[in-house]
Amino acid sequence: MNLQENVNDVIQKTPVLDMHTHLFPSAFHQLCLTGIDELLTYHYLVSEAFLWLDMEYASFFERPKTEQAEIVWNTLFVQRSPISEASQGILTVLQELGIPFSRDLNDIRSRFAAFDHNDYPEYLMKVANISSIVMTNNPFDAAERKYWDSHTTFSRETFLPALRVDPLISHWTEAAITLRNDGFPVSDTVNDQTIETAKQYIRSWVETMNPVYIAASLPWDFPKSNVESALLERCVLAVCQDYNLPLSLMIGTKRGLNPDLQMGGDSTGQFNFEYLENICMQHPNQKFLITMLSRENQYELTVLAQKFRNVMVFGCWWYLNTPQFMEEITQMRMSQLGIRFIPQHSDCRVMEQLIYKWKHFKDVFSGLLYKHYEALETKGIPVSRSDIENDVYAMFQTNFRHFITKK
Ligand code: REL
Ligand code: ZN
Repeated sequence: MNLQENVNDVIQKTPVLDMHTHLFPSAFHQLCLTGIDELLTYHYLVSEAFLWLDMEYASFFERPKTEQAEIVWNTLFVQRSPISEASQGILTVLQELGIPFSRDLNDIRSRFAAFDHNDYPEYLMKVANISSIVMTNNPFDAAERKYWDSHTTFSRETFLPALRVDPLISHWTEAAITLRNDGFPVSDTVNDQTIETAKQYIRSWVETMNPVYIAASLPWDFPKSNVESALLERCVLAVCQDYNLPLSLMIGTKRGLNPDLQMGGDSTGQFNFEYLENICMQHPNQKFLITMLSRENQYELTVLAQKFRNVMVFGCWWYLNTPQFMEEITQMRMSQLGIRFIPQHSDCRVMEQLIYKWKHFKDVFSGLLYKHYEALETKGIPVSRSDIENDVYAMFQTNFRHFITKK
């Protein structure tokens, strides 16, 4: 094999630890999403379909999922060519699962129905070569919560919990109601006593879930008040320190810009970097996993990650998960950080998406990595297969695993 072939081959053969998804094990029943109707009603595709539809938003969302899927299919795959990244993703999934494209959605549905359902999620992980999936576990979500309350068991080597605390930071008054219902007597006013009680609440969930990190997404204009910064720093961050857990910050959302689009209505905004720099400076012993949504923030984030070894930058998030941005951002990170970052996470919500999100990323990554090795060889430094394996394994596995366990 020549250098390019070796690089491709190692990237294909190295199992990936996917460090941020919205996937669940099959023991979480209806939360473990699979199949073409779920794929077609992914919020990326729903927002795109609405660019062509005249229908009221509410009239779409009140229909059964099968009908919603048919509307998206006809709009984006039958009436015009599927060009966008999310629609290309559907085509990649079909291709990799050996399902021929047909304009008749029922043909495709029947091919999906033929898969053996017992170990279908495991089969998909094998096709995508994923060893472990980090979930997003939100104790404020009633649908999910019942599985934790009933001590649902699942393979903790395959599915790693991550405790998500957005509601506590960004919607305190509503979160406080949940805490009180759960027997944690907090007040609407965030005083010292309430901070202590909220910490106990988070600790109780750390004990239940045993998460690999605690996570929050932060809006582009965070913090809007001292209450928000107190909840993040004096409450969430303090619990992270108690348990030596990294805090994963996903920064730069503008939630509900078009609320009628439901989950598809979120947008992005540029973040004021000083707040983040201060937090990293003030907490040198706290580990931070950080990704940002705004393209404009990527350069500063890369520099920040080079200044603080307690920062691990990860992924090309959401609207940045397209070939153009993956290439730009990953190249920038390699130039500043070498291989010391986590190049991608999938953010999948539907199991089959693992196939396309990772395939599309690997296509870009392989080209980039090859260019760097080629540069070494032209400088007279031979690159062996095991050098490549070592680097790719670090980026797909150990950069994350070592960081979360590091003292
Ligand atoms: O974890 C998050 O906050 C985001 O990734 C999600 O809110 C978003 O809807 C997701 O589907 C993006 O890829
Ligand atoms: Zn996410």
